[in-house]
Amino acid sequence: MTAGAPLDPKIECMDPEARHELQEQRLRALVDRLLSTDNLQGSRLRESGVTRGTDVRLDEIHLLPTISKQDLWDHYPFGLRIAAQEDIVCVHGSSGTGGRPTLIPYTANDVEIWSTVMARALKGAGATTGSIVHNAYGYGLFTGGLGVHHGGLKLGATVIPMSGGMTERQVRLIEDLRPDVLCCTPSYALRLAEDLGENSLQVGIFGAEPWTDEMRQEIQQRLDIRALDIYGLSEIIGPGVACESLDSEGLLNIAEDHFYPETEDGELIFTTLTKTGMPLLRYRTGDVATLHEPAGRRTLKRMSKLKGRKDDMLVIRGVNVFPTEIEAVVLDLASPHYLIVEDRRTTTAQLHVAVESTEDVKQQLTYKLKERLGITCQVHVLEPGKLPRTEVGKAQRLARWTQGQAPIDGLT
Ligand code: DLL
Repeated sequence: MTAGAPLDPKIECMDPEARHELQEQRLRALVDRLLSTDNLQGSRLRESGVTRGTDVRLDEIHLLPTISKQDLWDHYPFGLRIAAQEDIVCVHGSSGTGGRPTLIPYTANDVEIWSTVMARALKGAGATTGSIVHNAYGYGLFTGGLGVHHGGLKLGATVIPMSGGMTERQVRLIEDLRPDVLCCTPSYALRLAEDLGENSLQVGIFGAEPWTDEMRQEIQQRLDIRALDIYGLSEIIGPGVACESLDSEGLLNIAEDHFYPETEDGELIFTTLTKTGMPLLRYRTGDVATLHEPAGRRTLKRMSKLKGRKDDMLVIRGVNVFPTEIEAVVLDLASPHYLIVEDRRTTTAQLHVAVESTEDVKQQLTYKLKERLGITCQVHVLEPGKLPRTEVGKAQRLARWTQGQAPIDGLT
């Protein structure tokens, strides 16, 4: 069996028509589960004229009501839970934007789904029962650490539950235990690369924050590994909603037997077909990506790397800019540590891009950014090591400057 083969060929390589039928059955069962409650999703379904699962067809899922993060906040903490409290075995979530947390209750069934899709992701990346998985995603409410952990156990690999931070100790254990798989955010992979010499790692499974193909090249080169992208969000399950495999050609295989994908105006929408704790029908993720037909052994739909989030899109003097487009240009010319500052101190917004490099790249970077984005950015070149590194959690590569002092030294 070649590396990166499916863990469960019966499911991952299923005849698409049979999968469509399975998804439809699951959708109908979900609709019945939601209708049996009087919470928001049940009421919205009734208002849209749905009285039982057999009323709905998968091909017409776009006619069903959607649900958003605002709805989750409005029903905080557990107003959208449909399982009984006795059946909830854990809670995860994210601190989210503006400090407002989103909490998700999981049943044992949900944890089993999560372990399964994560085990598939690890196997697709080439991990085996003989693998040692260095897991530097944070353990806690955040789904990264425990998601990889559940998947690693399910696969039968050895998981080293490092969590984030304490880089010196991480480097030491990578040297001593010789793991072949690294799981962490892409920005932390770069941080590790600063201190790690030659190493045993073969593959990295990186996600939880936006990163470009240019960043992928950089990480692959610095760590001498294959770098794969993994996507997910707590509302849907955590990591494992979609993941690249060694042979998926830069696209992420979606675990669509559990999470049915759609896009609307570029935004990803997911339906949790099988979850029982707090299932979501047509959840608007706010994430922007494209869907692609399957190719290769797996017959699962695929998605592109994320372009960004709808709310991360900067509108600068009428031009729409995703931070990932800036990253792509920066990485061609400077080190991967950078910070974008959206300067809104006056009515004419400006973009500053701070990089670590030598002064001579300034002109070229300004030119390339103008060429790619259509707007002029203020480029600031700082000495290596001057920009903040992210040791724990998600990298903050975008700062807003509305008044007072600049978010970092050296900007005017
Ligand atoms: O970040 C789950 C996760 C953990 C995914 C570990 C991958 C690896 P949340 O904290 O709820 O869950 O944040 C979800 O992070 O809506 C995206 O905007 C962003 N995100 C997640 N994965 C990627 C990725 C986890 N591969 C939010 N590329 C999502 C870009 C990502 N953005």
